Amino acid sequence: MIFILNLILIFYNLTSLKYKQIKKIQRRLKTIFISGTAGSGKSLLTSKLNEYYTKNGVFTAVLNLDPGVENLPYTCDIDVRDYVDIVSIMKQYDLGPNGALIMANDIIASKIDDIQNEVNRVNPDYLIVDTPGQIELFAYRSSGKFLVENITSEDKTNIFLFDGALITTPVNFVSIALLATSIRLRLNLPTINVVTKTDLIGSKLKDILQWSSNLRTLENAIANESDGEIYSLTTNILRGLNLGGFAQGLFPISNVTGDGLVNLEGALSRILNLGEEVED
Ligand SMILES: Nc1nc2c(ncn2[C@@H]2O[C@H](COP(=O)(O)OP(=O)(O)OP(=O)(O)O)[C@@H](O)[C@H]2O)c(=O)[nH]1
Ligand SMILES: [Mg+2]
Repeated sequence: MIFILNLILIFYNLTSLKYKQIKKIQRRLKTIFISGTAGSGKSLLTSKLNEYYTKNGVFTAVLNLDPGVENLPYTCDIDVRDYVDIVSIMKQYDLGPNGALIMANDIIASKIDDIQNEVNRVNPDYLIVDTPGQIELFAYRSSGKFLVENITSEDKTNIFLFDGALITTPVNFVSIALLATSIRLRLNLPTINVVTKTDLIGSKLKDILQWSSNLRTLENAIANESDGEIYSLTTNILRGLNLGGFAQGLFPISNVTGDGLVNLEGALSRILNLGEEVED
């Protein structure tokens, strides 16, 4: 009897060891967070990247972190709306929409183990994370950073979206670049800066790309647009940002026409070492 029990024990230990080894080999998860200002194209880019990787035979899953969104242009594999309901939170705690979103995000952070279990069950190679419209909720409150830090993944990167329709003046460009830098500081992730909606801005794109790659051109453009306090504030911020290297590579894309997506995917491959898995 003891012999049989020992055999069972040895068998159990061996299979659990094998299981752990398989898990270790399988879990080479790479996580791509998509962040940016409200309406900048995060959800649409999430769906485009998901389509691209799936088409190229890469097992990709999407995690929606936005508890307030109604319609999404993709099917989520993991969805925080399964854990929280904004309307019920508003009613139950007598909160407005923003208060309810803050509370929802705190509840979501407390569900990290459940979210992680869902990711483990799906066990994708890449996880694309669509973040909430309210970037301050995601990046500046502790719940967003907690989620970024606690999703277990071999590699993580962040794509920050500059809304092409917002950065058509040099002062706006510097303001959003300041936000992008602040988010990078806060999330502490390798970041790829992207300008979206290039299909809507025509020849302005050429100016934006010049501003992002040549400090003197941007300073001249700011001087043409503003003077006095705004000029000195903007140029002072700009010099600090430039030292931080925000302008090194701003990828122009259109989620609608697909222009530029190949270059973005190439940049992701380089950062996440995806090259050997995704070949065009
Ligand atoms: N023309 C054009 N429209 C775009 C592009 N990207 C997104 N849009 C549109 O912009 C709107 C907002 O896009 P979303 O993908 O929902 O943006 P989001 O950042 O997820 O929005 P929130 O989650 O609400 O902050 C939608 O109507 C999109 O169809 C683009 O590259 N070009
Ligand atoms: Mg969205």
